[in-house]
Amino acid sequence: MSILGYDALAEQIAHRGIEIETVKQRLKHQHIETPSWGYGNSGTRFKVFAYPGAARNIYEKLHDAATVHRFTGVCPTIALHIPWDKVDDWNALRQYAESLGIRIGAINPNLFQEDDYKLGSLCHPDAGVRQRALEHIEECIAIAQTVGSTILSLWLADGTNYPGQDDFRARKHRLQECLQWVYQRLDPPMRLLIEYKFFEPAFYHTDLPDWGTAYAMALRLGERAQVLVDTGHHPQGTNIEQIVAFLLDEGKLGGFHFNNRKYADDDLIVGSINPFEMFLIYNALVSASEDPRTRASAEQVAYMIDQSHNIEPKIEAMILSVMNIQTAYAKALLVDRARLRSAQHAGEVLEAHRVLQEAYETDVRPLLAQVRIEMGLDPDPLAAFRASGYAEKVAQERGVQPPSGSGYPE
Ligand code: RM4
Ligand code: MN
Ligand code: MN
Repeated sequence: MSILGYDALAEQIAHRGIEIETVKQRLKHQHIETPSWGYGNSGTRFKVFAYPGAARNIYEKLHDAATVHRFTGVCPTIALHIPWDKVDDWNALRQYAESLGIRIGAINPNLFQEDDYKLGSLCHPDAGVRQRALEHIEECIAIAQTVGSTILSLWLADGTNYPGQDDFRARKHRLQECLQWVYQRLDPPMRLLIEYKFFEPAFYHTDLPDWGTAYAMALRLGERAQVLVDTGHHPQGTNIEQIVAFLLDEGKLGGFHFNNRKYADDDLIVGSINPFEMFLIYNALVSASEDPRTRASAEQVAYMIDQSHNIEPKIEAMILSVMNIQTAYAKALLVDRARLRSAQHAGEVLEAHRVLQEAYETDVRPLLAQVRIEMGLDPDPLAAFRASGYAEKVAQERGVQPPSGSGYPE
């Protein structure tokens, strides 16, 4: 018995010379990490609306993340943010995660919520503040080692608000020195992922504004320093798939923070505003994974969601994001690459374009439904989650937690 529409789709896929069993295998092995901070209350700088049942602590966040994994089957890890998720006993937390069938993923140090960080953290003019930031990172490395995580994910809020406020080159040197210090403390296989963002909270300049700057830093450090691409962190119109292709080719794409935006760093549900962009990003990834020269580079990419849900149900938002990522990946796997290459070589501009369009326009819902059934899951994770009563149950147990004043936990 197969899902309605699956057989017709399988036939269509075979016509493209694509092996459907391989496609299904790859979809079953997809791994998307969800962020602990996506399960708690969060909001904008104007208001944080308390959500009934929103996770109140890291144990509840792990429970919610495990629930997302239970319904999607592809989210076995959760990223932590320190000190938001700080506990006394990291071994116990690790065991609790494992008892729920998940693991702890990337560790994210928080270098923006202390009074000391007003002028920056690793780029701060005062060496004492820089040292304090480094000690926090060192603590995060120790946490990562205890919980069995191999990724230290670094995002800096560093920057200035006014021309002349500080010296660009001096800040660059402070950053280099600090990153060097951090990198020396990372034992294999741990990787340092460097995230960039061109504005906010600093508005005149940020010290790691773009992928090129993060890449230059990573290059100086060594092989286990790589770039993290957060899809919300670029100026409007930036060609993210080109950045992805370039970094993959250089072995420097460490991972993603997926989210979607309309205007700024909106952290909306992945694929909600621009699903075509997600498809093109996955197209770059699949293309690299099918090329022997870049296969290894593509295989070590970490896929993480970085979202904050302001008005929507948090767990549903996470499940929907995961489903949209699966859709983008499935469509990218259906690109007829042989036909694409020959059209590209022949200079057939629109034929090449149409090969991509054809894959993008393919309705992959029957394929994903079939994959989920074969994984022992419900073909519609969102509907299954709603029907499970989990949201009502936690709303009852956890109640409405008064949120913190800022957009993030305190
Ligand atoms: C930042 C950045 C980081 C995330 C914080 C919460 O904008 O995207 O990755 O850790 O938000
Ligand atoms: Mn991010
Ligand atoms: Mn963001």
